[in-house]
Amino acid sequence: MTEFAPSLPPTLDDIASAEGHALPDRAELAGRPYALPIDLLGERYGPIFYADFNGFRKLYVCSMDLVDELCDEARFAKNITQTLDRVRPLAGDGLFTAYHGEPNWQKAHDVLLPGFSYAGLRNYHEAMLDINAELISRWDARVGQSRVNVSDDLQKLAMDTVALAGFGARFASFDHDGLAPIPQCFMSALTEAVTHGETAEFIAGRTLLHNYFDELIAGHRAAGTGADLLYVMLDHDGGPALDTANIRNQIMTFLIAGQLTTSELMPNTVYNLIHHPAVLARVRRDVDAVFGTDDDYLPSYDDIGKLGYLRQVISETLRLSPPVLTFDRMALADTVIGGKYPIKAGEAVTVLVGALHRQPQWGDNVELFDPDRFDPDQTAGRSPALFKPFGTGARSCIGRQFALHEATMLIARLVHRYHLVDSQHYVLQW
Ligand code: MNH
Repeated sequence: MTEFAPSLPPTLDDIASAEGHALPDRAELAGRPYALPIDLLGERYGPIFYADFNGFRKLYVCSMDLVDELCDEARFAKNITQTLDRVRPLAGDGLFTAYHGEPNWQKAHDVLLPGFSYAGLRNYHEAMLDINAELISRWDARVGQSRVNVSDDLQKLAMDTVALAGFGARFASFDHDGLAPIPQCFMSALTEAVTHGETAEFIAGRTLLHNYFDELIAGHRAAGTGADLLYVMLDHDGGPALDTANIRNQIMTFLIAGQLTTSELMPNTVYNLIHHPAVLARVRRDVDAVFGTDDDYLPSYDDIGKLGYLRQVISETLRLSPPVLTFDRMALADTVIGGKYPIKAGEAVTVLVGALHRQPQWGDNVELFDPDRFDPDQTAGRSPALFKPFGTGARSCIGRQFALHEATMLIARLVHRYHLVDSQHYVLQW
C-alpha cells in the first residue's frame, strides 16, 4: 500500500512548543487524581502547540473552537497516525486502521453499521449476560473471603464479551490467572508490531491468530446463521460481503477495541462510584427501582436504557479519563484554523482529548467528578465539540453503543449485587 501514508503536521512559526521539555511529573499532578501529564501540557502550552513526547512530533490542539473546526467533515478527515500505521500489519484495512479513501473502509462500514445499531445490539445482550455470569460466579466465591482485582477482572470481561458477541469465540479468560492464550498471543503481537515491526516473532503470532480466526470463520459458514457480528460480515443480503482477509482484519480490530477501551472505562467507573458515596447511593436507588429486589435478576435489554443517571456517571468518567487520549485530523484542502493558522491539504493536526475535556466552558472546578454535568438540561446548552471520547464524524467509534450497553449493564449488576469496599485505598495510576 504505497499510495497511503500517515500525514505529518504542518510547519508553522510562532507556535508554542513543548519539545525537548520533560513531561510534568507526579508532583505537579498532586491532588488531581484524573489528569495525565499531557493534559497539563495542554494547560501550559495550549490551545495549539508542538510536542514530541511519544517519539513523533505533532501539532496538538485542545480548545473548543479549534476542535470544532477540526471536526468539520467538509474540511478534515481522519488521519492514520504513525503509531496507528504500525498496527496495520495486524489490523490492515480494518475499520479502525483504514486510510481515508481506502475502498474497503466504506464497504465494511456499510456491512457492519447495522450490526452496531440499536437493533443489532439486541442480539449481543445475551452474550453480554453470559460473560457477566462468569464474572459474578468468580466474585461470589470471593465475597467475605478475599479481594478481587477489579481492573484485571473487568479486562477479562471486556475481552470475553467482545469475543463472544463479535465472533462467537470463548476465551474463558476467567479460567486463567493472566490473559487467556488467544488474548495473550494477540497482545504480544500488537506490542511487537508497534515496538519492533514485522519481526519473525510477530509473524508467528499473527499466523497463529489467523489460523484461529479461519477456524471460527469456517465454523460460522457451516452453521449458517447465528447472533454474532461475524455472521453479519459473512452473510450480507444473502452473499458474502467481505473477503476473508478483510474479515480477519475486522476481528483483529474488535480485539483492539475490546481490550484497550471498555476495559479502562469500567474500572474507572467503579473507582468513581466508590469515591463518591452519594453518587453511588443514587445509582443504586435507580438500579433497584428497575431490577427489583432479587439479586439474581437478569436485566432485559430495555432495562439498561432506563438507567439514565448511571449513563451520566459513565459520561463523566469518559470526560475525566478518556480511554483514547488523542485522535488525528487531516486537512482535505488548504485551509486556515483559528483565523490565523494555515494548514495545507494532507497536513495533520491532533486533538488532545483530556485537555479538551477540561476547557473553561465546562465550568468551574473541571477536575472534580460531577455527573450532573451530563444532566440533559446541561448537555442541551453545550457544544458537542467539547466532548469527544469517541472521536468524530464518519470515523467516530462504531462500537460506542455496544460499549455503553456493556458498561452500563455490568456496573448496574455489580451495584445491585455487591457492597464494594476499597480495601486497599486504590490510587489511579498511569
Ligand atoms: Mn471504538 C473508533 C473510542 C469501544 C470499535 N473508538 C474509535 C475512535 C475512538 C474510539 C476515539 C476514533 C479513533 C480515531 O479517530 O482515530 N471505542 C472508543 C471508546 C470505547 C470504544 C472510548 C469504549 C469506552 N470501539 C469500542 C468497541 C468496539 C469499537 C467495544 C467494537 C466492538 N472503534 C471501533 C471501531 C472504530 C472505532 C471499529 C473505527 C471506526 C471507523 O473508523 O470506521
